[in-house]
Amino acid sequence: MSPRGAAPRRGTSSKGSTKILVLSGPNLDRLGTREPHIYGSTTLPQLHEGLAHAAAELGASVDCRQSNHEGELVTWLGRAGDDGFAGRLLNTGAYTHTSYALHDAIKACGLPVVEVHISNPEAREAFRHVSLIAAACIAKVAGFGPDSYRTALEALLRRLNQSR
Ligand code: CA2
Repeated sequence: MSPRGAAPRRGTSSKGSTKILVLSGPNLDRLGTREPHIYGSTTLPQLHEGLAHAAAELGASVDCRQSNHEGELVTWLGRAGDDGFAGRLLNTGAYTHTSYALHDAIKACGLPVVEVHISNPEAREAFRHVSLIAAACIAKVAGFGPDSYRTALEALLRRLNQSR
């Protein structure tokens, strides 16, 4: 715990827990409504709630956001360091396969980012086999359904705790 009156360590809340930003990209707000054989039947609010519980059990907290707009995701990534996050989980949806802007935003921020996918894009259509963000991320978790997010959160927190 920080001494009384001292500023919290970078990436931790005032209560001392590690703060993780969780971003989901285009169409993921429709999770649980279509294609359950690919994406499962969990909705995004349910996924976010489960992640918040998992984070609390691990002494961390999550701020989960979704946007259908590339520029908004870029802005959130760019502010993540100043906003006091220690790391980020990122499911950029179909922008994964198209966006150099997101690649640059991940690199510029300097915080560890884990690429997350519900499905396994490499086992699907050819256009999903390329990730333009993978080279800017520290790791990737894909193919475990909605559990990919939780698995990525646990691994990222372990990595952050090792480097403290
Ligand atoms: O597997 C993933 O998490 C993806 O990022 C999901 C993206 C897809 O474009 C990526 O290749 C892989 C698509 C998200 C669309 O999700 C929907 C789910 C249910 C209903 C409509 C959209």
